[in-house]
Amino acid sequence: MAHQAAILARPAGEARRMADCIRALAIDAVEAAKSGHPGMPMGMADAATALFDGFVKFDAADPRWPDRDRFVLSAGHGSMLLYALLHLTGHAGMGVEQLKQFRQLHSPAAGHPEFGEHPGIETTTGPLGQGLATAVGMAMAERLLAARFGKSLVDHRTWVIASDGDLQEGISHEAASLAGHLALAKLTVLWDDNSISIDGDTALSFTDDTLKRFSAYGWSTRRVDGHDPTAVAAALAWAQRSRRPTLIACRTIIGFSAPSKAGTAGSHGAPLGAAEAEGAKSALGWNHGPFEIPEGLRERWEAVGRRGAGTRRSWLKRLANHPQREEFERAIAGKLPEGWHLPLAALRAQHAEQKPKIATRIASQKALEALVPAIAEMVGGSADLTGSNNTNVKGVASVTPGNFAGRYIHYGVREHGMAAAMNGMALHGGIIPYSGTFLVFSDYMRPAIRLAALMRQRVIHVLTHDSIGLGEDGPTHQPVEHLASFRAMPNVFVFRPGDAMETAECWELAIKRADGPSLLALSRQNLPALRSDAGENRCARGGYVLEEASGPRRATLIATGSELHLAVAARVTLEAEGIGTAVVSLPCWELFALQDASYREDVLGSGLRVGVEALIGFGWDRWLGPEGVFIGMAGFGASAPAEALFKHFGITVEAVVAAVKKRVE
Ligand SMILES: Cc1ncc(C[n+]2csc(CCOP(=O)(O)OP(=O)(O)O)c2C)c(N)n1
Ligand SMILES: [Mg+2]
Repeated sequence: MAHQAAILARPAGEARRMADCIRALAIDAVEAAKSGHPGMPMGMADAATALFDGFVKFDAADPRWPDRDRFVLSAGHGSMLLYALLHLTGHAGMGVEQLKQFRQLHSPAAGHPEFGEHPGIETTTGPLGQGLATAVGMAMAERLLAARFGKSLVDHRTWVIASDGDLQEGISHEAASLAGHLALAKLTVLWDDNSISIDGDTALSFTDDTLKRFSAYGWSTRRVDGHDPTAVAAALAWAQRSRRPTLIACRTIIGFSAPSKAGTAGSHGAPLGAAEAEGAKSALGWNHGPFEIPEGLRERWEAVGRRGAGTRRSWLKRLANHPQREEFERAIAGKLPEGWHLPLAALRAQHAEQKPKIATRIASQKALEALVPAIAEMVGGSADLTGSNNTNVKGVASVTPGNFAGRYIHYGVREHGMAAAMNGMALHGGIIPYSGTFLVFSDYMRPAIRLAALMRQRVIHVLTHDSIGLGEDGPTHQPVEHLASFRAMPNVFVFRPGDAMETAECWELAIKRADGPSLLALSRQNLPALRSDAGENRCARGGYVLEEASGPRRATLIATGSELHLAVAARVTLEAEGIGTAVVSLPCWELFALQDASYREDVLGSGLRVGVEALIGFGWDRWLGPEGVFIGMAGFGASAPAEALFKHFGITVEAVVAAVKKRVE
C-alpha cells in the first residue's frame, strides 16, 4: 500500500512508538487467543495515543473517580485497543497476565469490553451503535449533574471511538440527532474512517456524506489523517473549544503495518497469522518479544496514567469542602435519600382508603408524584408519549438545549436512542433514569434493555397500553408476545400490577432494585381497586394470594395486571356455586421465582390452576403445570373498543368460570 508506505517512511517519533505499543499488544493477544480483531486497534492506535496522551482526564490509580472523563470504545470488537490502553497506562488488574488471557474464561480482557470486568471499562460494547448512544447518555448525565452540583464537582468530557458499523446502525442516527439537539458540547466522537467493514469496502453499502450528516444534526465536524498524531491532537484541542458535539473523522488504514492485510477486511476479525504478524512488526521496526514493552516506552505510558493524579487530588479537596458533599457522594453511590419512601407510603395509605378506579398508567403517575420530588436523582422522560405514558410530574421542568436544571427529557420518537442514553446515565452514576413509551414499542428498545440487563443497571421503563385493552388502535399497537420475551431475558424484572396499590408497590420495588432494569407494564384502561391493605408490600414476593378460597381450595385463578379483576369476579361466581376458589396475583414472575418452593406451592395451590393474562400464553406452563388452563391471547389482536376485544378473544369472567367448571365438576 502506497499510503501505508508513505506513513511508515516518516521518521518514527515518540507518539508513533507509543502507538506501536498498542499495535504490538493487539497483534500478540489476538495471536495468543487464536481469535479476535487486530485491525481496528492497529488502525486507531495513533489517534487513541493522541487522545490519551494529551486529552482524556483520568488517573489510573482510581479508575472510578467520579469526575473522570468517560471513554467509550463503541466499536467493541476492537477491545484490545482498550485493554492495551488500560495496561499501558498502569491500571491495576490489567497486567500482562490478563492480556495473555485475552478472550479466555474469567479474564477481564473478554472478547468484547464487558462492564464490571475491569473498573476502567465504562460500558459493555460490541453490538454496534450502542456504545455511541450510551455515551450520549453519559454526556447528558454530566450536564444534569453539573446543573445540580456545579462545575467544581462535575466538569468532564465524554470521548468515543466509533467505527463505520457504529455509524451505519440506525441507533447512531437517533443518538447523534439527540446529542446535536441538546448541544452536548463535551461529547467528541472519533470516527475510525477506514472504509472497511466485514464484507469489504464500505462503498458496497455506505455512501453517506457522514460529515454533512453530522453537521445537519448540529455537530461540528473535522477530517484528519488518523495516522498523524499532531493533526489528531489539533483536532482534539479544537473539539474541546467547540460549543457543539464534535465528530472527528480519522482517516485510517485498518490493520496498519500488516504487509498484505492492511487496508483489507482480512485484518478485521481474525489473527494475522505468524508470518503477517512478523511482517507487521518488522515494518514498524518493532523488535521486541511477544507482550514485551521496552522500558522507556512503558515509563512514558505510565506517566500518561499518572497525568491526572494532581487534578484528581484537587478535585478531592474541592469535594471535601463542598456544601453538597454528602448529597453528591450518596447520589453517585446509588443510595436512596433518607425517607424517600415516606410519600409513597402515604400514597399507598390513601389508595387503601379511597380505592381509586384508575388505569395503572395513571396510578404510575401518582407514584411518580410521590417519588420524583423525594428522589432528586430521578430523571424522567418519554419517547414523545408524555401524555399517554403519564411520566411527567407537575412542577418538574423539562431539559432544554441550554438548560439541564430540569429533570424531564423529551427524547422525541427515538425509543432505541432513549433506552441506550438511559443506560449511559445509569452507568455514569448519580442518576436514576426512567422513561416511557408504549409496551409494543419496547421492541424498538430491546437491544439497549438487553445491555442494561447484562450490565445490571438500574433503568426503569414505563410501558403503557399493555394489551388489547388499549382498544381501537389495533394490533400494531397491541403487545402480545412482549412480556413473554422480556420474561425470558435474564436479569430483567417485569412488573404488571393489577391496580393502583400494586402499581405503587411495583414502583417501590423498581426504585429499590439497584442491580438491574425494571419494566412496568401498565394499562391504558381504568381498573377497579382490589386491595385495601397498605401495610406490607405484597408485590415484593412477586406473587401472593389476593383472595383465599372460603372452603377447601379446588381452583386457583392466577392473573396479572388488567386481568386480575376478571379473576376476582370469576371467583365470586365460582364460590357462589360451591367451588372453593382462590385468586393469586402474579405481578412479577422473577421475584416470585426467587421465593422458596414451599411458598410458591402454597400460593399456587394443588388444585386446578387457571392463568389469565391478555397476552400470549408462552411461558405460563411454568406456573400452571401440565394440567393447567390458560386464558389469554393466541395471536395478534384487532381494532375495536377494548370491551369488544376482550369478548371477541374470550378473555372474560364467563370464560374463566366455564374453564373451571369444565374441569372441577
Ligand atoms: C449490531 C451489530 N451487528 C453486527 C455486528 C457484527 N460486526 C462486528 S464488526 C462489524 C463491522 C465491521 O466494520 P467496522 O464497524 O467498520 O469495523 P472495522 O472492521 O473497521 O474495525 C460487524 C458487522 C455487531 N457487532 N453488531
Ligand atoms: Mg471500518
